[in-house]
Amino acid sequence: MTNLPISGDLVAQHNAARGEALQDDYDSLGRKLERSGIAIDAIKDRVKEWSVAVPSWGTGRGGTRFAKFAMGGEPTNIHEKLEDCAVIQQLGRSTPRVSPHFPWDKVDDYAGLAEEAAGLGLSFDAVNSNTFQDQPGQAHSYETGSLSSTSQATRQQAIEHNVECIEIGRKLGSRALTVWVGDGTNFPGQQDLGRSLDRYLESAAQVYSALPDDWTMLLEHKMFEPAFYSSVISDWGSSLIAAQELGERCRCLIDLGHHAPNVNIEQIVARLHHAGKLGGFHFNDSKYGDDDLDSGSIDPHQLFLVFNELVEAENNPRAGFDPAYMIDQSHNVTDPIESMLSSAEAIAGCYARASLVDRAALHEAQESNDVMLAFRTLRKAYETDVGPILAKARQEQGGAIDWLGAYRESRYRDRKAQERKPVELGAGIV
Ligand code: LRH
Ligand code: MN
Ligand code: MN
Repeated sequence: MTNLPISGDLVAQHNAARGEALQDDYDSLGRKLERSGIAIDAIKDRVKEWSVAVPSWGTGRGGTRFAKFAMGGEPTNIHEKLEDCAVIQQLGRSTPRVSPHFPWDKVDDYAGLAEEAAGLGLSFDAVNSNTFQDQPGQAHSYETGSLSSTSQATRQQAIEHNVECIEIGRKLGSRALTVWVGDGTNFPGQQDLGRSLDRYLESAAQVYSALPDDWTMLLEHKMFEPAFYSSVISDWGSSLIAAQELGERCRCLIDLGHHAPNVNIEQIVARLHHAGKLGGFHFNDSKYGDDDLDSGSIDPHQLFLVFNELVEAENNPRAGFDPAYMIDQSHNVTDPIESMLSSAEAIAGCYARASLVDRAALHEAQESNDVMLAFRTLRKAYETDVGPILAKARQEQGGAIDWLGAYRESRYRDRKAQERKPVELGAGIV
């Protein structure tokens, strides 16, 4: 039995007041799409089928290395985080899975945690390991790196942590391990660029060999940070080399914020798909670096173009194309529940718009080098307001037509501010 955090009556009343207007907008958009030969219900059904995982770590207020601004009612443990994820899913209906991070989400009883999640209408997505940060009592520091460290004992510790994450993930019902390492250097000459990769590959192969048959290992690349001169898995090229060397069930994960400015990420999507190695996404948006801003808040067009490639890939699948879609954001000045609902809507909206593209017309225009027609074919889909499709999909699944209004009306965060213990803020970290 599911035990949802927001009153079902509140959502029903909220929707009742908005149902007629939505139907009107939906019918009007339906007529418009029909003139282009598109059945609106088919697009709505695709949206209903589609989902994206939310990160457990995204439910708390993030911060920068300069400051973190706490918020009343913030979750401080995985149980409270799950409850917040349940609100996101209850109102938005496109985020039924949670991606946990270890040891941040460590508990004693993982089978119990899986049950707790199920009781909230949730399940677990890819498990994330953390060898980019030292933990209290840890035997070997990651100051010299983790899977690529020159210290054999440190590498072994990092391998064992990843294997433990797989064990935990099995109990949680997860089927993927996401590995991102912060390994790299700050000074030219600090490490040998080639040998660092060799050591990483040797260690990663040991993690890969512990992977259950039905699991995927996802390698997440990142250009810089925390290392500022070189990173071991800095780009999709390094990631692809590693995924190809490690084996069939190892694939590349694209975090949208992990590239140099102006990099054509949609082309990376197409390249990795070509190699049969497109394994997953961390959605977020950025203006400068790994800003972890809300998806679609800065460059919604780029998000659309990424989805345009994903729909192409879906139509031309290779090597069991089934990417793990996740949000990975840091919410520094908003309520994380609102940010993730907004992001999930932006992401699903791009999927819907990419699904509206007249593929036959686009391909024909491409083949005949009709540049303007090809461009306008994409642009037409991008400019379509798919809001009524998303709202209708939510309504039909029991979510809220106006998720922001319903969430605020529920006063969920105020209630949690009364119940939950406040977040302890550390001393300045600059
Ligand atoms: C690294 C990263 C990676 C981590 C998460 C907390 O920048 O994107 O996915 O696991 O942030
Ligand atoms: Mn990420
Ligand atoms: Mn990141």
